[in-house]
Amino acid sequence: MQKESLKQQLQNLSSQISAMHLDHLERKWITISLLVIGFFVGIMTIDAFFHGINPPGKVETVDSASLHLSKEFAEENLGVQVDDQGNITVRMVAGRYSFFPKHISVPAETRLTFRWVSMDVLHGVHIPMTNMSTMIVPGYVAEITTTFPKPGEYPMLCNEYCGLGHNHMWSNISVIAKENWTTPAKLVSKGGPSHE
Ligand SMILES: [Cu+2]
Repeated sequence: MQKESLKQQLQNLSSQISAMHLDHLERKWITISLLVIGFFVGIMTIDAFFHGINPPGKVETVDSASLHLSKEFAEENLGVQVDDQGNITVRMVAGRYSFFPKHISVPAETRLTFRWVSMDVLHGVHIPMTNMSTMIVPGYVAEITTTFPKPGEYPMLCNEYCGLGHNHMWSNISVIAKENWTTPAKLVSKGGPSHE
C-alpha cells in the first residue's frame, strides 16, 4: 500500500519535472553540477575503498591541559617506540607552532601507528604523498596507521589554521630503508605505556 503510494509520488514528481520548462542553458548547468557532484563522490569512493583513506573510527579522550603529567604523552615518552611484539608506535604532540618531537626517523615498508594529541588548539597534520592527514582536536587522541613505501625526507605540515604562526608549523620525518633502521634504544618500552 505504502509502496504503491511512493511509486505514485515518484511518477508525479517525474511528470512534474518533465512538464517543467527548463531553459537549454539551465539544463546544461544542472547537468554540469550533477557531473561535478558525481565526480567528487567518485573520488571519495575510490579513496575510501582503494587507497584506504578513512575518517577515524574510534573516540579516545585525553586531558590536553595536563599532557606533561599523563603517562603516555609526557615528554620522555614522545617519539618512536617499539613494544615487545615489535609493533611501532609514534606519539606526537602538536602545539602552537610545532610538532614535538621536531624530527623523527621511522622505517619504510613497516606498519606504523601514529598517536597525535594537541596541547592547545585545533591542529591538523598532513604528510604529502601519503594517506597521513588528520585533524588533531584538543581533548582527543587522533590515531592513524600507515606505511611509508619509500625512504626519503618527508615534511609534516599543519593543515588547520591555528594562529599567526600557522604557516611555520611543520616538522620533518626521515623514512629510512627497513634494513638500515635501528630501534631507538632508549625508547624501547616495557609493555607499552598504559593509556589513561
Ligand atoms: Cu596550524
